[in-house]
Amino acid sequence: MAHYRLYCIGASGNAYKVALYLNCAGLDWEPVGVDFAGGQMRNEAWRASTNVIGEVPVLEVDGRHMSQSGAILAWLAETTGKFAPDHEQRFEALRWMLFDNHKFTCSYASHRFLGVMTAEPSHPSLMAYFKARVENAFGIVDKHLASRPFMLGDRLTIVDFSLAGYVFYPPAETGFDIEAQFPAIDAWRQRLAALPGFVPPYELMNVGNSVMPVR
Ligand SMILES: N[C@@H](CCC(=O)N[C@@H](CS)C(=O)NCC(=O)O)C(=O)O
Repeated sequence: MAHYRLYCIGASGNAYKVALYLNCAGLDWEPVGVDFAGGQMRNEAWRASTNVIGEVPVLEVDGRHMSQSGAILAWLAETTGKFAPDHEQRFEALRWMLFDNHKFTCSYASHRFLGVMTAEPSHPSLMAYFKARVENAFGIVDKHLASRPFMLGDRLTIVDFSLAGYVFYPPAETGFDIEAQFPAIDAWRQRLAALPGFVPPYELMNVGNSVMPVR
């Protein structure tokens, strides 16, 4: 059994943040699939044993279960030293990771889910709302990355892994063409794709019962 066990599914970009980190850091890890579509994470026994919040990712280490990708990445950086922000960058790292969770990832993932993963087509006003939220959040990050290779400057850190959760899913799923719309994010994404250990999401987390696109 691997030292780090990541509960995940291929379609979860939040899980991919941690999976990509573990792989690029060269740590001993394995993906553990969950029956997402079958509602395993809503099961009270699963919540009690694995994550009371009922979400993936969950990282299991030495019998301990941790959730929230940002908290997991911060813990991994602190305990392994890999891709850790410098001491004086800790506030900056937290600031961008909170922005990521609340706006950058959240809007993009919601737009993707409502666009292709719901049983019925989503209302156009809902799609328009999340599209505008994505354009705003991605515009902010695109501007930021236009003058630096990585989110905190010259060095790759956990902040980059946090923002990278959903940017490698195909445009047919996400509804956005990053290459055409956000050139600095695209260039940054290519730097990440060139890292030793980079593997796209569905290949890296080829486990579990994912919610696959239905439309
Ligand atoms: N802020 C959390 C978000 C986690 C999250 O939303 N996970 C999704 C899969 S990508 C999930 O498990 N959703 C289950 C649900 O909402 O019921 C993180 O970064 O870990």
